[in-house]
Amino acid sequence: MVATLYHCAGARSLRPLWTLEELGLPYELKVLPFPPRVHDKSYFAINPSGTVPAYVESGFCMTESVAICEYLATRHDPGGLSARPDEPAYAAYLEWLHVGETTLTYPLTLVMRYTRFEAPERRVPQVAEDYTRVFLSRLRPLAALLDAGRGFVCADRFTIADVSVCYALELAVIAGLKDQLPESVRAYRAALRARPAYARARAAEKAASPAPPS
Ligand SMILES: N[C@@H](CCC(=O)N[C@@H](CS)C(=O)NCC(=O)O)C(=O)O
Repeated sequence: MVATLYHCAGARSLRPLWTLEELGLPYELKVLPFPPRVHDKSYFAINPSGTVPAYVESGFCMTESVAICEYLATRHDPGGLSARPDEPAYAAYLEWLHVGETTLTYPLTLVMRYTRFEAPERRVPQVAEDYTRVFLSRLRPLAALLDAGRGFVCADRFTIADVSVCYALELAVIAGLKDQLPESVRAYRAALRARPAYARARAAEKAASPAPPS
């Protein structure tokens, strides 16, 4: 039975969607309206926390975007899209995989929440300003690495650590921070977005998206 990925347009589930496309694996894509906990309560039966992604494959379900990417890449392309434990770059690979979600994406979720998702009376500009600063300062190691001439975060090749980090940059752009990204970071994002698998992931997202309410 083919695996199913539950996704919302522009959400972290883009990471496993992109990874599936990089690997050329078959999958069924279900795109839900955001947030599913409000607009599709039947989704709680798949993921009781209501968040995307959920990745369901023969009897198990995973709900952490980076863990799904790691599962897919390690199982289907060890030493390619993932780094193997015996590679010198393995430590950097693990580091950047987690930096992408924990260090870079998390502060942006606070920016999004307190500028857009909360009702106007619950919005807190101070939180958004503070966590924008946190995000931009946490980008410094990435900018330093790119300014030193590297094209990828580790292993001198494209891996899912780049998928993890690039999603944070997508969210930064959605949060309106594009102009505040360092030049080298903007160029890195553009190069990754030019990958055919990224374009296929975005096309699949569009094709499976629910029609907007009329
Ligand atoms: N650490 C999790 C976070 C999952 C998460 O919070 N997803 C967001 C979308 S980017 C979501 O589903 N939010 C809807 C909600 O909180 O109800 C991951 O990386 O997958």
